[in-house]
Amino acid sequence: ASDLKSVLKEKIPEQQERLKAIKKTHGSKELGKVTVDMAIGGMRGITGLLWETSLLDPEEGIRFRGYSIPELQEKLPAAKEGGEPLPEGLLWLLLTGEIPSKEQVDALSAELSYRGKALPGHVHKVLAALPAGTHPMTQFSTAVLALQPESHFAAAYQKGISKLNYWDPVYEDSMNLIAKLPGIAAAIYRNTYKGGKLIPHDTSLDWAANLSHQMGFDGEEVYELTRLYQTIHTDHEGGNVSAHATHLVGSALSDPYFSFSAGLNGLAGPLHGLANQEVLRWLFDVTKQIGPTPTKDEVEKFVWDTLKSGKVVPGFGHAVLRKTDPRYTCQREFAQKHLPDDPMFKLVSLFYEVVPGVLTEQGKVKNPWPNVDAHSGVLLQYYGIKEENFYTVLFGVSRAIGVLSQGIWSRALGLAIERPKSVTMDVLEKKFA
Ligand code: NMX
Ligand code: MLT
Repeated sequence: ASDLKSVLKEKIPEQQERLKAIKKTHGSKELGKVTVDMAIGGMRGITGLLWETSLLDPEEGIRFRGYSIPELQEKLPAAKEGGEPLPEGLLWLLLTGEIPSKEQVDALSAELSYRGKALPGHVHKVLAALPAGTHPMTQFSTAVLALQPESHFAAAYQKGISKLNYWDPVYEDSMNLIAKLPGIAAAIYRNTYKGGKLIPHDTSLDWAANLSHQMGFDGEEVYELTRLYQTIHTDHEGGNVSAHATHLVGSALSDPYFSFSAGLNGLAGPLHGLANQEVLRWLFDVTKQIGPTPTKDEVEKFVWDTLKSGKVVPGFGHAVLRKTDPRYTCQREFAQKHLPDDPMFKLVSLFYEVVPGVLTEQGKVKNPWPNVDAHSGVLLQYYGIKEENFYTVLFGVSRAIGVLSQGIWSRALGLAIERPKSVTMDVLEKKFA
């Protein structure tokens, strides 16, 4: 088989058997213990989710189906020889576990282009009805929800579809949604910042280039940035807020539109995906208060002032990672290659030198190193995408590829509705008295 759905379909029975065997042989074994700290500390450190598409190592960072980011840059098909990976290739990998050929990726690009070329008219009307100044993430989540009446899964469920076939309409919904996201994001961008003049979808472009094109940014270098950006933000195992929210809502058999909209609402939080917007705002604050080329000492004082005022340093720290995020590193390498002299890149580099030392000295954070959000905005602003309130939408477009791929597998594997047990303080006091 050469099309994605057929390749995926072939894989499903063997993975169902694999999970059945794991359950039978290891079902009653312990994965770890749960302490009171964990229950009141955001469930940090509890291993309690099955997530097939990616796995995070605290020291090394993310691996997608076993592949690190540098490996993906080497192995996934690119638009041009030696270029950045095409996110369609990662979608294929996440769904099938296999690196696709260039022909397979081109076919998938064409399929997504076909599925995504027109947005239903009512989505534009819904967006237009929101008050001026509505945050792009509110618009994004609303637009995704407005597509929900198109759900094949919701319709099939109403008709009484068998459990065994859930994955099929979930696949259709997920592919349709992924295909439409560049058009939705671009419409939000053009409406909010460019007077509402929309740019049509170009069927000759790949999925990521189409996103950049419809936003109004053309050129091979900005397309390459968009391909890299859209590849690296896709997935970060299952416990992060956007993935977990999507997974949780999907576990009730809410369709992919409902579940991904929920994930986006989580991504819109400043401790999660909104941090990329906050980083840019913070960098601009530095240049406003100190000037365009602050010294190391001035930056150090600025970081301490941020901490002393009770705020977090955006773009630094992580719930699971304990080293510099490889997604930060690959963006830094992109900047070193394409914009080495950009003053904002130099500022980001200076923060990389200064912030980890300050956070370590303060002694509170478990990880003083930068995460993905510390670098992404600076690359975007260099290519003219300067409206930082929009940045989390670009993160969300990419995140769909990861969380919806897992969503298809969750239904194929028959994963259960999520419903962990909670306790009250009363229970804790009595239990350990
Ligand atoms: N600046 C200041 N304080 C911090 C930071 C930071 N960057 N990171 C952690 N802390 C504090 C944290 O608030 C907590 O304080 P308290 O005990 O007073 O509640 C203490 O250090 C211990 O926190 P950790 O266990 O190190 O981190 P946790 O797992 O709770 O939170 C983040 C992880 C990512 C929410 C946190 O590091 C943070 O707020 N970072 C800044 C926001 C950010 O960049 N988020 C983006 C994450 C990536 N993404 O895209 O989602
Ligand atoms: C993510 O990409 O989801 C973030 O790094 C947050 C996380 O993994 O907790």
